[in-house]
Amino acid sequence: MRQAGRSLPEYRKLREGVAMLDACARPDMIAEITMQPVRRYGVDAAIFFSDIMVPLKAIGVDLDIKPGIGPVMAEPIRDLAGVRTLRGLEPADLPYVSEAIGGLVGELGDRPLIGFAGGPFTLASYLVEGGPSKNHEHTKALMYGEPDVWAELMQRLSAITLEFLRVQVAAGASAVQLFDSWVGALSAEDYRASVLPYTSWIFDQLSGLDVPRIHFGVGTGELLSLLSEAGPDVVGVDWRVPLDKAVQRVQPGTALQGNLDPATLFAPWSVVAERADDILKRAEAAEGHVFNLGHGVLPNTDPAMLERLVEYVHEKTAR
Ligand code: 1CP
Repeated sequence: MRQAGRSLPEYRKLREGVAMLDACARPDMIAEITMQPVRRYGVDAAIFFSDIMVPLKAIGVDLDIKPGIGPVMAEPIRDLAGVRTLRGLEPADLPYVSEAIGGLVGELGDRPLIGFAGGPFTLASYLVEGGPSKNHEHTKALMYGEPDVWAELMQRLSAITLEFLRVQVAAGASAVQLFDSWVGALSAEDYRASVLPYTSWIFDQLSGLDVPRIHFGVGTGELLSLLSEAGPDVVGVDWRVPLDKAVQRVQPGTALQGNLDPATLFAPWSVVAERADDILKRAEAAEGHVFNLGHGVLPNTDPAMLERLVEYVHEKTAR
């Protein structure tokens, strides 16, 4: 999840005067920011510091990540000519990614590094809307109104995403997570027809790399079975569906990740502990569980709460 920037003073200090996308292109900053939550919280895995928009920037899309807003495009893409400006991603487009991961893997030792990329619907939404969107209206208009243009957009984005993940695994990432954060905006029928074929293709291509593959989206209660059908090893669940119910919606043998509501961390510790217990109990029904929040850390979260939570989950799950 997006986490470091939202909770750590040492992150904010390091980022002072450095734009998000510049930080994502500097191996020294990438490595340091990736390590900060590992040092502070002692989490079991590190998540690579980058952003889902980095590969699009790397192929020349004119975009920025604005503080307090998120990704913003200079020109939204809404037609075939626009879609055709999206060229393929080459490893040489992001040498800083391989360099940073190479260094990190040595520093992390046995602790896994999770690489990641944006899912095709979520990337398409930023490109087509021109920025963050609540209703995804231009994206859906294109999806419903121009299926051929949509198909070409999804094919190009899927190939870019796959290459971004391949570069990370080649450099030493030991797991990958595909964040199709905003697919919860779609009905199951629309997801199946217009997104599933592309995410299935991505997971299929990744299966040859022999690393665990995680798939996550927000508000996906009605889509969990389809996210699982796409073929990941682990399905990330937000806080809206209890894990023992989520188990019944995913394919047999699929592990779950989640799912504490990030807002819980603003309540008293006794509530946090109770909710964490409940998640661990319900997760016993799953074929494997990665304890996590149900979405990213909220901006004003007290780092002391997260520290205590990690310690608590470690105590509860120690064998
Ligand atoms: O924080 C970390 O170290 C993890 C690295 C990470 C990850 C996994 C970042 C850094 N971004 C992401 C993924 C990401 N980016 C997702 C998928 C996961 C999720 O749903 O949280 C999405 C949707 C984005 C797009 C994005 N980038 C947004 C969301 C805007 C919206 O539509 O609401 C924002 C705010 C960003 C900026 C960003 N990326 C990462 C950080 C730490 C930040 C915060 C801004 C900053 O520090 O300047």
